[in-house]
Amino acid sequence: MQDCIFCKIVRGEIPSAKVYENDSVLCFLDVAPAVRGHSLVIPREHVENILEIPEDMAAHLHEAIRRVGRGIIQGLKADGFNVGMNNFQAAGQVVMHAHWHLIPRFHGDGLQLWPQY
Ligand code: IU
Repeated sequence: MQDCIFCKIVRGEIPSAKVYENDSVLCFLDVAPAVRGHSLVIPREHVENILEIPEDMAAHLHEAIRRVGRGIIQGLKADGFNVGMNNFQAAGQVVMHAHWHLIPRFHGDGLQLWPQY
């Protein structure tokens, strides 16, 4: 998609701090992280939200989320991590290219995520 900011990141037109990539998925650090290591997992192909994701793409995304999650635990020595996704504007989606937030968590970090819940 021509004007999509995440498609521009996929094409390399906008730089990103890549965490992981393969033929169908890209993971990079969020530019406005909730905490250090806050990462976004996206499909390379443009789809807007979870309702548009075909099964085969979902399998690749799931695998990437697990890999990056393992990296957060092992590499950052986090105690856990949140996986979150906003779908549609009303739910807080700002970038209309499907993406999962992976947020490292530490015992007692007191982080308040998605406080509108
Ligand atoms: P949301 O789920 O659509 O609300 O989240 C969009 C996220 O994308 C948000 O955390 C931004 O900080 C992040 N982001 C980014 O990492 N790089 C960008 O160029 C833009 C947004 I625009």
